Amino acid sequence: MGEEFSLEHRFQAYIDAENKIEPKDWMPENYRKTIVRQMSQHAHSEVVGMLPEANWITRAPSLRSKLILLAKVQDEGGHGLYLYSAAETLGVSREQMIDDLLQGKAKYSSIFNYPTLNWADMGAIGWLVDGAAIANQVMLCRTSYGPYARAMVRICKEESFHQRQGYEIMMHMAAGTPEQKAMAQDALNRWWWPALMMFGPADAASPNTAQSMAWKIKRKTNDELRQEFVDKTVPQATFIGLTVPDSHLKWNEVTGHYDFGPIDWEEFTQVVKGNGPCNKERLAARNKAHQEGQWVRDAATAFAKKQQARAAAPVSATNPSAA
Ligand code: BYC
Repeated sequence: MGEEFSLEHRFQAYIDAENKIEPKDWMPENYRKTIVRQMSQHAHSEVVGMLPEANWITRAPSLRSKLILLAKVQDEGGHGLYLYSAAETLGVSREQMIDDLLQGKAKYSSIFNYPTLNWADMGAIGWLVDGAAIANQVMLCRTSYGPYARAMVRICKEESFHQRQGYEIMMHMAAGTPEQKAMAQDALNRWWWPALMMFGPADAASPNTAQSMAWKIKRKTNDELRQEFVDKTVPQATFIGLTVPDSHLKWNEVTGHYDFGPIDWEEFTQVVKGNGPCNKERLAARNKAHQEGQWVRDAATAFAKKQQARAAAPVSATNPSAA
């Protein structure tokens, strides 16, 4: 008990001195669990997050926009893979994480349970959802777990491209015909509040924030990041002539931030519990893709086994390929 106590103290001091924790370092069991929980939820969000946009790849309005959207969706799949790999460094298997997702046991970001109704939603997702993700993920480049921090550096570079892709769509539509501008405004109206919910519950209601801040897993709290996002995004909306759907939104000279209206936390709770508009559809799509990919996994496993057997076989005149 005494040794555990001093190990915990040394661990905290090591983190306070801005060192990174690496996979083989000693760590409190709850630190390991928190990192695995957050990284696996993050990986699932990237993978499920491909679905709302994939819905529009075949209906993109031009070859250029189709290419860009394809590349973006592919990037999100890649982010999921880096993050599953980073989580695996802590002894959890990818199969287990994916199984938990497919069975509906694991969480992923609430935002991906909303439908994408038209092309303007591709703009709103890139601008607002990737914009919110960047605000959150830039701080994760300095998270205390080394493999997570390193994975985030590349992810953030790609997310910046995604945010610009979305804003460009919104900029074009807002400057287009009255119908196009109305579509852009409608998309902003529908995605604004769910984007604010992405940052998680208010600090006072967040069970994990205090410990995650102490362990420098999180560098900023949910409310700090939400405020940063609002402050950055409101002028971007104004610049392209769109209106943020919040009658309480007001610049506060004293705080130097925008004040904004109350978030509907009941809606957030329902979406996280599985009762959002698309939760069932998203899980069904991931399960279908997993089943349809079974033959690829089987083929890869069979190939790996064959390679292993070949490497283990003794070299002989009748089996020269084992060399
Ligand atoms: N949705 O104590 P809290 C992307 C859960 S994808 C669902 O504040 P924490 C993209 C939370 O998990 C990138 N659940 O927790 C992809 C916790 O539940 P458990 C997405 C949420 O972990 C495709 C409980 O509520 N980004 O960029 O300290 C296309 C209490 O919350 C949500 C990440 O995943 C939510 N929104 O802080 C486009 C970032 N919020 O596990 C774009 C990585 C909270 O205790 N994650 N919950 O049962 C994080 O930074 C943190 O986990 C959070 C929450 C800030 C999200």
